[in-house]
Amino acid sequence: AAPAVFAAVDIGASSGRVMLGRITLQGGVQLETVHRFPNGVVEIDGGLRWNFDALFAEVLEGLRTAATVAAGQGETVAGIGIDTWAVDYGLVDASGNLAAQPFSYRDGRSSDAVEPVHRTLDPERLYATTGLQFLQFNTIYQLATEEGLDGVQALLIPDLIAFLLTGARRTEATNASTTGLFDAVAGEWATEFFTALGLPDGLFPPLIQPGEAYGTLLPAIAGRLGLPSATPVVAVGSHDTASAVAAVPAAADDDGGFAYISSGTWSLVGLELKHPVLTAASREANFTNERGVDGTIRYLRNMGGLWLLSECQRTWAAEGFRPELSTLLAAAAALPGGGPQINADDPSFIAPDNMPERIRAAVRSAGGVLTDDPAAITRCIMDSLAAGYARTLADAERLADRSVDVVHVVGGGSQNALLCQLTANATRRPVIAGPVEATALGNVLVQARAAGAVAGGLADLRAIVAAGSSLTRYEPADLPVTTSRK
Ligand code: LFR
Repeated sequence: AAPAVFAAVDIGASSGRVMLGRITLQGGVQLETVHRFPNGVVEIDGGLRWNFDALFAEVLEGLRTAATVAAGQGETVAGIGIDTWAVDYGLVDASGNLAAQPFSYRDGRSSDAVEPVHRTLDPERLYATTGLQFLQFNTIYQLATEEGLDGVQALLIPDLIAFLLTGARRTEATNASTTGLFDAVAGEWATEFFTALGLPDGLFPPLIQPGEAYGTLLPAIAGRLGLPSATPVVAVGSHDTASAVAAVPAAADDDGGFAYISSGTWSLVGLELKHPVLTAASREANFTNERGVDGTIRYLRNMGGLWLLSECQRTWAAEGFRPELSTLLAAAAALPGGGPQINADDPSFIAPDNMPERIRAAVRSAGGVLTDDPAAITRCIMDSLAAGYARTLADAERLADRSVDVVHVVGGGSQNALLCQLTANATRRPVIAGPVEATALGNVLVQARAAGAVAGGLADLRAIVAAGSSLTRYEPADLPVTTSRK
């Protein structure tokens, strides 16, 4: 038989990609990017939305390229897996039409819905069942703004893509756990919340677990892609963070003793647990119990992330200042530590536009001073993120009664040496940085396991990632960070 390769569709808030993943003879995963495309929120019909039609066209384009590349190397595309950011959904009618382009969680509409939802279901009750961190954009609040949900179904973004590829309507469990309507202990929909909020019972399609197949390609789609219609679309950890955590290259003997930071647009900082922590202290610290691959619990906080910097870069670029990221970070690293910090989690940073001024205003209102020098603003963001990571890690250890001896940083931020070193310093723990493509690796490995190309539990999948990645270790230091640290 032709060697198997797996196609991973991975779409983040700022870009998407289609990759081919091969299990190598050396026992690692080799990733090949076959298509890349930009993403971002757009103003459509008076709201901040995702241009889903354009994204889906890019997905098809990427899968068509994947099919061509695989065929050219005598390989079979043995599966397609999809992951994206969480919480957002498209509404689909009975005949399968998408009513409108899906809203982005960055749209402000859901913040007005928080109070009415909490009048019906108070935060204590919500947390005791869902264990979900309060974020104003959780699906439950977004849905509370919708009118006329009868006769439509809500499909989370990866599920919506899978539906258009296969015709099957399902809700993947790791992503379902971010809706605020999912029971963290039972691993099922919290049906009593649907009733309490007047949401239709069947608003979301039935759950599907990572490793199960949604179905095979619709014939018309298969034809357009140049793939056999028997090609399965396999559920992975369709919440990108679930896929990323599955591919954290923790050592098997570090069972539970590691923390992770999935660092990209957001920073997801926490631990992997077997059971949710639903205590009042955990709710007050705003920790989430999201579902991971293989029924694990991703006990973490969603914190501000590199969105702060990418938004600054967008503003500076519009003003004609477009340094390379590495240049900007080097200039930030050359500045002394101990400068002003912000609370990177402040909801006032969720919306786009004019980020440098918003950051300076936050420093000012805390009584500090931050100049408009991009290097100083960049340094402020990095110092603030690292300090926030350290606080969150200490909270996680306390709340889950665990102790951590190493911090893994995966995703885009793992390539940011300044952030990694500051994180090691602030957490007083070694940081192991990489792989940058953890999300795509987690996506490929869950598919590969479902196809029998690899075997074992999460520890085994992680060993495969570790074997195939070059990782950078940062030791905690009291010394100021300089660019010559290598
Ligand atoms: C990261 C992420 C986070 C989620 C945020 C919004 O890409 O999926 O886990 O909190 O995006 O969906």
